Amino acid sequence: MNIISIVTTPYSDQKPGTSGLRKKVTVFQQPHYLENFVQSIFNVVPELKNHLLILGGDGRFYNARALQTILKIAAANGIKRVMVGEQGLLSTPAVSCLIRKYHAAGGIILSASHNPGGVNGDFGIKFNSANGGPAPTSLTNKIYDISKNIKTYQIAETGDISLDTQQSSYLGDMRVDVINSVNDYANLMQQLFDFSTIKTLFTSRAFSMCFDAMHAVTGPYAKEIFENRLSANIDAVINGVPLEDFGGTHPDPNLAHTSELIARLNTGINAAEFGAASDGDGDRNMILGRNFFVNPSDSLAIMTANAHLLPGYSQGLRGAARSLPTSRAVDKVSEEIGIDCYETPTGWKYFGNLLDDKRITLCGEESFGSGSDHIREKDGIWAVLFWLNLIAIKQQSVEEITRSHWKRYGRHYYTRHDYEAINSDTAETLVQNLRNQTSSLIGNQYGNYKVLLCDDFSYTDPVDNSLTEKLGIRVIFEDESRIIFRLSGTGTEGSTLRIYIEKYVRDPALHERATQTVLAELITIANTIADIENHFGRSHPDAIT
Ligand code: G16
Repeated sequence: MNIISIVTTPYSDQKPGTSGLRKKVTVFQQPHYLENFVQSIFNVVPELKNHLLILGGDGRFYNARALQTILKIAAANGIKRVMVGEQGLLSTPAVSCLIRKYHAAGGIILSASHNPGGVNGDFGIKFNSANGGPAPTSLTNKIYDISKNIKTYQIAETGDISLDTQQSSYLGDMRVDVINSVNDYANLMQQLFDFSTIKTLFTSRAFSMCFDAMHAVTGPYAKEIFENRLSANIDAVINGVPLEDFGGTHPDPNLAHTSELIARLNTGINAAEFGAASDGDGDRNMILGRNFFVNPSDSLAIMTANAHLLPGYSQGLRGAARSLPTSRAVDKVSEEIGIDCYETPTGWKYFGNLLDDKRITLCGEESFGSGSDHIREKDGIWAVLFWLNLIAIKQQSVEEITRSHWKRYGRHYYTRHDYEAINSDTAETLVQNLRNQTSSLIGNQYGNYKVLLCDDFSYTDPVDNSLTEKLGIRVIFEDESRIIFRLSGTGTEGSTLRIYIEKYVRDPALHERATQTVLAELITIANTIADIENHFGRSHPDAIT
C-alpha cells in the first residue's frame, strides 16, 4: 500500500461548536475540507497511532464517502486497528460504549445530530476521547489551530473497503473490523436495566409503546432492544430504517417533528401508552405519555428522584448535573435527597470531568439529552429504557409519574424560544448589549418580578480548574424564576438566539395551567430586556419548545 502526502490549503472555518464541526454537506464537499480536519485530529492526538480507533456515523448523506476517506487517512497515520459499524452505522452512545469497552484511544463520529440531512442538508464530524466522551474544548481548540495552518495530509492509495457485512481485513498494516453496530450497546443496556420486569410489562397486559427512530441511526438499536429482547408490540418502532436524508424529515425529537408518533399515542382504542423518539445520532430523547409531553428538564429530575429503584442505580447517586439553561427541577430533588448538583455550560463535554471524577451519576440538558456514568455521552435509548423500567416498577403512566413528582417537589414551568438563522452581527450585538447591562439590571422591578442576580455565566471546572467564560446571560428573579439568553453553537446558518424561561410553582393546585400562559409575563420581560423587536424587527420566535 502506497502512502502519499497531499499538499493542501487550510480553511479558516473549522472551529468545532457545541458538539463537533457542523457544516452544510456542500462545505464538506470542498476539496480537502474533510481531509484537512481529519489530519488535524491525528496531528493533535498522537496516541491514536498504534492504537484502536472506533469509527461510525448516523448514516446521513456523505457518511459513506467520508468513512472511506477517513479509513485511508487513518491507515496512512499509523492507526493500528479500526472498529467500524456495519454499513458505517454507529450511534453516538454506541461509539462511547465501544471506546470504553475496547479501551480505544478515541472515536470519530460522523453526524450533525438533529440537523436535517441529505444532499442539501448538514454534515458533521466529532472526535471522542479515550474516556468515551466528546473532546474537551482545550482539545478542539488545538485541532482548530492546526487546521488553520495545515499544509499536507497523509492518505493511503488504496481501494475502498466494503462495510456492508461484518468482516475483518487490512489496509496496509491497519486492521479494519466491520462489527455489529448494536450488540455491545444492547448488552450494556441489559446490564443496567431490569429487562425481565420490562418484558413482563409488555407481555402480561396490553401495554404498548411507540418509538420513532426518525429514519435515523436508532432504528436497528430500537428493533433489537425493544422488539427482540423486550418483546414489545411488533409495531413498537416506526421509521426504523436509517435513510441518507432521514426520509426528507427533520430528525429532531420534539413535538414539532413527530406527528406520526403523536397520532399513534393519542388516537384510536389501540393507542400506545408510552411514546419516545430519538435524533439523528441517537443521543437525544423525547418522552411522551398519552396526550402528555415530559419536559426534558423534568425528565432529568424524575430520573434523579427515582434512580434508586432501578437495578443499575440501586446503590444511590453520587451527584447530579445540569447545563445552565436546563430548569432547576433537578436541583430541588438533589437538595432533598442530599446529593451535590452541578451547573455546567451547555455541551455534554462539560459533564465528562464530573463523571470521570465520580462526582455525579446522572446528568442532563434541556435540549432533550440525559445520561449517566455508564458512558460519556447522552443516550436516547438509555433514557427510554429508564422510563420503561420505571413504569414497569411503579405500574403508573408517564403522566401519573410526572404529576406525582410535581406534587412532591413542585413544578418548574419551562419554555425555550428560538430565533433562528438571524444575522450573526445582529445576534452578537444583542448579546453584547445584554452583557453591558448585567449589573445595572440587578434590583430592577418588571411587573411582578424583581431581578435578584444578573451576570454572564462563567464556569470553573471543579476537577481541572479550567475556566470557561461568556456562556450565557442569566437573569434570576427573587421568586426563583430565571431567564437565560445565549447563542446556539450547533446551527449552520447565521446565528440562533435561544431564550430559556422558567418559573417555579410549589402549589399543586396551580400545576394544571398552560406553560405559555404561566410564563407570558416573563416572556414579555425577556423580550423587553433583550430589546428583541428592535434587533430582529419581530418579537415572535421561530420555534417554541
Ligand atoms: C449538542 C450538545 C448538547 C447541547 C446541544 C444544543 O447536542 O451535545 O450538549 O445542549 O447541542 O446546543 P446549542 O444550544 O449550542 O445548539 P447534539 O444532540 O446536537 O449533539
